[in-house]
Amino acid sequence: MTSQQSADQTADQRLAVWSTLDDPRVLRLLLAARPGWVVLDAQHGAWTDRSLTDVLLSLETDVPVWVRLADDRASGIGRALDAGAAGVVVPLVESPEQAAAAAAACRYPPRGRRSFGPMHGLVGRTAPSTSEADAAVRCAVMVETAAGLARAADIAAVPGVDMVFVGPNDLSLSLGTTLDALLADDGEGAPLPAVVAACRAAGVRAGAFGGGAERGRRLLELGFTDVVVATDTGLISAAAVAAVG
Ligand code: 3PY
Ligand code: MG
Repeated sequence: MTSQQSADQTADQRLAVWSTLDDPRVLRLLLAARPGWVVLDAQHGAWTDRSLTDVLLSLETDVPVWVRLADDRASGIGRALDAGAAGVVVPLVESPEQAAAAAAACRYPPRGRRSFGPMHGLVGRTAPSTSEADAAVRCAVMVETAAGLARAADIAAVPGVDMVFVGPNDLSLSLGTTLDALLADDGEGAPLPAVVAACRAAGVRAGAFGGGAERGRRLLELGFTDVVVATDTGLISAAAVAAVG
């Protein structure tokens, strides 16, 4: 984003950078910009269970590093949190039941069903109490299908869901529209404003993937609070094109 765009940010907005290249050096460059949060993408990005575990265990940063998982399985959620992820982004959530299962996978009993075992992350460190871990963890569920959109208010209201995060690429496909048309639509009952309204009503954060400055800015205008405004591949590619163009 430009400095003017950054200046337009309100204190409540948190801009994120999306990490798809599973390289600790690239990730450190992203973290050095001190974004509000960073997401390691293990669904469509190159991050694997092994590479994200290794990097999370070795990072020294106070920037929250989240993981977007390949699917909604509790095993993957638990492994990312065991390695030290600040939060998880769970793709393709279509019902409050699915959202409740994701939220439960993030918290230990009695609040949830997370299995205790943050062993790798404990080397040389003291374990946080399970209630501290539960309080600190963040669970974002992705609304990115027509079915998820239809249940957005119920999904946002699920206890333990901290953010509804829109994947506008998948959502536009599912709705049979284009990404640009979806982003442009702010009329009565439009999909993106409806998700923002559902989040506000439930008191949870409204996240969305912009993937670049312009789309990120549009999502902020629509009322989303936690917006991905850049990807590592997009940044490198644009800079390379600019350098030789
Ligand atoms: C989407 O736009 O569908 C996403 O999942 C963003 O990565
Ligand atoms: Mg998606």
